[in-house]
Amino acid sequence: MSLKALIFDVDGTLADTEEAHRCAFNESFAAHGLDWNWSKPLYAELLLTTGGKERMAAYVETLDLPAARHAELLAQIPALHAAKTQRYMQIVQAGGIPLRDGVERLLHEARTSGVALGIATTTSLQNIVALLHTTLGPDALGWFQAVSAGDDVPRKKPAPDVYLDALRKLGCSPCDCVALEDSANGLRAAKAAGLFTIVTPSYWTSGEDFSAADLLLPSLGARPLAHRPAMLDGGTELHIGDIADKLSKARMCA
Ligand code: XBP
Ligand code: MG
Repeated sequence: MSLKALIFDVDGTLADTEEAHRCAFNESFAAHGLDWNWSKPLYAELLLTTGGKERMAAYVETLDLPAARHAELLAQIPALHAAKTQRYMQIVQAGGIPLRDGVERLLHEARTSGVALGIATTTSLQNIVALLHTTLGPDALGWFQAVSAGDDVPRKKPAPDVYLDALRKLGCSPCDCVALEDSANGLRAAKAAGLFTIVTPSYWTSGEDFSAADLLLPSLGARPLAHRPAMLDGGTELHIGDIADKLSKARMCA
């Protein structure tokens, strides 16, 4: 199999985690005496900025406040984000955030066919560990030969840095690997790193532009979308063999 590794995004791809992030943000705002409340429609807009700290800074910029108050709030962001991360991990560890359809099966197929696994995410290592441990067990982090998180690299998605970091850790060339993403920012990052990219949009990203995706599916355990060229041939589930096949066909076309 010419496919050497699958590199997974986390939020929205491994699991639909953004609602838990949104709740954790709102709870940490309240705990810090801030009257901010990110509704779902507002959060969908704010998600266009990757990174929780960067997202809060982008939000503060929208507030009509004196410059001194702006500076005060920006200075509070590291503490707000640390509190949000603690709350997010509690929500995840309480269970209730399952992996998305087909993810666990594909991870097992990769592991049993010698295809390496990587993670390239904007969120933090502790959030990755909380999700993997809760959904797959305490050994699951060890299944991944490379884990690259947002604060490991200078620039967050849509910059390719976190994918380039994962490729470096895997010791693989981009043309031997496939990225799995849910957002337009993530797709841009993976493509900029030279990766064949499969996109499974999430609740928060379904309206984004995925025209650059190499394969677009509702999920990895997919029901076919109506007549799109990137459909699976007759199957409803994306298997490791399908991915290897599509990668080698794409490489032949390149
Ligand atoms: C999506 C993000 C993250 C999360 C929040 O990450 O943009 O910022 O929304 O996590 P991914 P943090 O690349 O996995 O889709 O608050 O830890 O940044
Ligand atoms: Mg994502």
